Amino acid sequence: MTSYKTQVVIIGGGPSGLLLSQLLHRKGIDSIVLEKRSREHVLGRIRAGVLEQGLVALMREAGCGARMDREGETHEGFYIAHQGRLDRINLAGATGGATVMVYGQTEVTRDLYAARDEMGGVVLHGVEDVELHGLRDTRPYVTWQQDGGTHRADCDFIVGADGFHGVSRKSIPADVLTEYEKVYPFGWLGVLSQTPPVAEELIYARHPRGFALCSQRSKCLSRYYIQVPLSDRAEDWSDDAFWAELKRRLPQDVAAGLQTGPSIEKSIAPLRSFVAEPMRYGNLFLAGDAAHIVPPTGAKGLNLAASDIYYLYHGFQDHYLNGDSAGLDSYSQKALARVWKAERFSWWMTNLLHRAPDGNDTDLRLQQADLDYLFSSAAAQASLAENYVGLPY
Ligand code: FAS
Ligand code: PHB
Repeated sequence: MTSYKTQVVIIGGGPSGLLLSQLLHRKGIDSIVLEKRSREHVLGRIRAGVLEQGLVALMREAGCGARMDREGETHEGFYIAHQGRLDRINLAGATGGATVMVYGQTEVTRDLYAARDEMGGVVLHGVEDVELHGLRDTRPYVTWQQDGGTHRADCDFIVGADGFHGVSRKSIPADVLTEYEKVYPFGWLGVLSQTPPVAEELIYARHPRGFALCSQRSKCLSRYYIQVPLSDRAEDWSDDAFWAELKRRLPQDVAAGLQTGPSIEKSIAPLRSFVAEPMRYGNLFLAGDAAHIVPPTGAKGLNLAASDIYYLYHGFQDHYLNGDSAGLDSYSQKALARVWKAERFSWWMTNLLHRAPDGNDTDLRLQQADLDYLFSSAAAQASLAENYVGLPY
């Protein structure tokens, strides 16, 4: 058995866990990261594409911002396609200059892994049967199976950054935890293609046939989504069928300019709103998807993980460097206040743009009225914009 002694054990080697480990290490606070899957598997996931300024700032503070600043693109707005036309949301104009960075989560994770390696950070892959112990004691510890043996890490704190299906949230007693969930009756079929983006900025499309999104990763790598029934499987959709359906949901002039090509990734993501309260139990802190899930419409998933990590990073700094635990003690309440606002925005934007399978004509008219109000009111656009660029930490 290998035994470790560290200050913080982080479960999960996704963006949340890696970012926290990197930030803490630069402040002299020791951690180890336990990741179930291989690095190749983690880096093979295609997920978020839009970074709020808060996450951009954290990546720079973590010493991981160079490639993001070189290859990422600053976007000052995006389009909503509806009734055959494009209307633009001027993010910078409506928020006094705030913007978003278009840079894939895969690249964020790649940069974080590289930084962990460079600093000699401990990230263990292929760990199994992770168990959390002594969460209410002064000396919690974590055990796991690896290479045929049992291993143990003694620590001061445990951070559960192990995503929606992880072990951390399930380690909190059921009578302590409250879970809030809303499952949407549709999913997003996503395609990645080595083709130039159809437009300079993102296009969110509302169409009677269903939602579509035109996003991008670079000038030669595009990411597209269409709303599909939950019963669909990615293998049910040929590339040709996907491109034809996407074109049907875009204004004709936009569809005419769409460059199609073979999909290099194709997957369906379910949509749900989910929050687990509290985000702390004894010495265990939940962060990122382990604690909350949003429908990706508002591009908030990864960005909410970032604000959790910001609060934990400052809380651990104050605890270890100044002997002040107020930040850790208020973590759950502070994080949840921002989480619920992002949950609301993501739910609102999802309802604004998707076709409800059980919706009727009245629902469609109310949805159109929501859009008509949005594009007739500077205040409504400013409200959307301030949520999309990210509410203050
Ligand atoms: P993650 O799930 O990324 O990472 C958790 C890590 O913990 C994983 O690597 C997992 O292997 C590991 N783990 C799990 N259980 C473990 C255990 N028992 N022991 C050790 N390790 C364990 N967000 C957007 O903003 N836009 C999008 O378009 C978007 N698309 C998405 C599509 C999908 C299919 C999914 C699932 C999510 C999507 N998201 C999107 C949200 C996504 O970006 C998350 O918010 C982001 O990955 C959160 O990062 P983490 O909290 O690190 O969780
Ligand atoms: C993406 O590029 O994957 C993306 C962008 C914006 C969203 C969701 C996903 O709202």
